Amino acid sequence: MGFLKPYVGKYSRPFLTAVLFLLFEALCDLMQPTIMSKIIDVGVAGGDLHYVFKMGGLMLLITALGAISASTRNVVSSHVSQNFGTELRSNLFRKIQSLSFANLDRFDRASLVTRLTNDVNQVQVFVNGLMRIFVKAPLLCLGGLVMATRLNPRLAVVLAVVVPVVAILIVINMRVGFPKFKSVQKALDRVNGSMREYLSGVRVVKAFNRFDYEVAKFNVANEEFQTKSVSAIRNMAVFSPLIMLTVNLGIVAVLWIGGLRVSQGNMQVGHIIAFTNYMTQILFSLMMISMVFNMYVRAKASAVRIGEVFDEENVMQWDAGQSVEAGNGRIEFENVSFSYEGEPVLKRITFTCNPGDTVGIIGSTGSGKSSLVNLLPRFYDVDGGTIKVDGQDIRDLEPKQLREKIAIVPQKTTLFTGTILENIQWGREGATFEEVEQAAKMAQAHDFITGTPDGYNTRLGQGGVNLSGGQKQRVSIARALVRNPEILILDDSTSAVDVATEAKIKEALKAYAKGLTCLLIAQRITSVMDADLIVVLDQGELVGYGTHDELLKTCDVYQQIYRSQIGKEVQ
Ligand code: DUT
Ligand code: MG
Repeated sequence: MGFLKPYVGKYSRPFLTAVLFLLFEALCDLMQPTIMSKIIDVGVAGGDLHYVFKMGGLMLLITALGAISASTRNVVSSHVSQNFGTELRSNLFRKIQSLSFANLDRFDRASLVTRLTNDVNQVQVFVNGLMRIFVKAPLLCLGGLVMATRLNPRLAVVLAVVVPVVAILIVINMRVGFPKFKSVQKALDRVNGSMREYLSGVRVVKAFNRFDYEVAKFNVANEEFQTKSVSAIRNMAVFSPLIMLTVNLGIVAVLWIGGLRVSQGNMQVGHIIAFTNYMTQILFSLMMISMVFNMYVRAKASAVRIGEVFDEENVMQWDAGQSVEAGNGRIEFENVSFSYEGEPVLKRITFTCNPGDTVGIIGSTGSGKSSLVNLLPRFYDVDGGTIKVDGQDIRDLEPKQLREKIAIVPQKTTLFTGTILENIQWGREGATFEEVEQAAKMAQAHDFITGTPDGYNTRLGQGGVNLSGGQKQRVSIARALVRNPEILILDDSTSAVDVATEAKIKEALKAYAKGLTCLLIAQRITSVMDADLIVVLDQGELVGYGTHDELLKTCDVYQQIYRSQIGKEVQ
């Protein structure tokens, strides 16, 4: 939990201020019952109205002071806990953003959301709770004991019985309750996870009419959450009344013993009232302590989960990078091997891509095409071998600068909520409208964009839901082109675009792409046929490397693909 340290330093001053006010608040609370007993025993019993008014005024004054310090403390503690929570959330978000894919793969995405929201919230609630009871509750408890005993040592016998019983009850409650609250939190995680997965796949669910299945799946998680919560709350439902009962029995005992003594003439009524007041104060403080302990357990579980993210060491070196030298986009793969976790996905891949060349990459699905190009912007680092860009090993480079050079159109198009213009501009900050328009024209997106009523200002829903698959791909290509990269990676980016439009895009790219190195992944052989160089992958291995004509002669896998798609026998 080392991640909390900086906040301790930062917030210790306002925290101590809050504690100071708490102290004052507790002292005010402690004085009240004694003053009241005096009013009754001296003022009322002796018929001294003047004394009653005097002490009543004092009581009012102390109450007012207590109230003022309570609200000041509230302001301070809300300020501290809210600021702390916001800062922690933002730091956690930044940390998550800084992590590489390999790191992120270790966390369930849904749990990252829960960590960022619910878990931070739990810690924040605990910090706030701490500022409400820290010092105050122990002081009220001990002070109440001392004051009550001083007031009347004989009645204190009742306390000697009640307080230990209540304390034991609270301890048992915590022992039983804590593991239960922990499992409640885990169950909540599963509810969140199930919901998130459902929402991200909602279209598929609808398409396959799998509502019942999904509802059933959600219900399992939901009901588990219910069972766990009910069991945890049932615990509280038993213990809280039990504690109340013990204290009330204690009060009955005080009234009974006190009543006997008063009638015998050796105790005053005010003492009894003050004494019961102290008893409720003691009980109240014990309850507060147990409540905050409860918060503590949840907060601790949450803090551990937050800590896990903060402790995640980035597997990629980010800072020690050399600066990237200007080049012209030469790419060399030397003996590159790579695996996600376990099975190798790429095995000893070697090829070179000259500046300005277009390299086509083809191979059956799952052969490692996407994995290969994802190594280039360092989404992942290689396991063996080296990848060089303009002669520099990319592992020595600052990823940010490296990524400046590269524009990627990922296989899964991702667009953001906002206008089309914003989405394309997203590729490069400060791109002018003309540049955006030019990029859109090259990506063959300009025509359909201007065909919509709002043109470039058409708003896209989340993930670009109101565009067709091919339209999304073209906007996504435009976004990459506006970046003006040295290296352009198109990962199956024209799969949803018709052949004629694809040809136009390639035409435009060729004109624009003088000097632009382009990696082009495709399923269709016609998409890569005219590339300067074609790389054929099969189960993570490079099985062919050359131009279309060369490969047709030499590469079995390429021949097979050609035959299956073009349907002609190769001579
Ligand atoms: N793989 C993972 N984790 C990932 C991505 C892929 O384990 O995050 C595996 C799945 C597959 C292999 O790596 O066995 C290669 O996947 P890749 O996506 O590189 O294949 P592809 O050639 O791009 O397939 P497709 O044509 O379907 O896009
Ligand atoms: Mg792929």
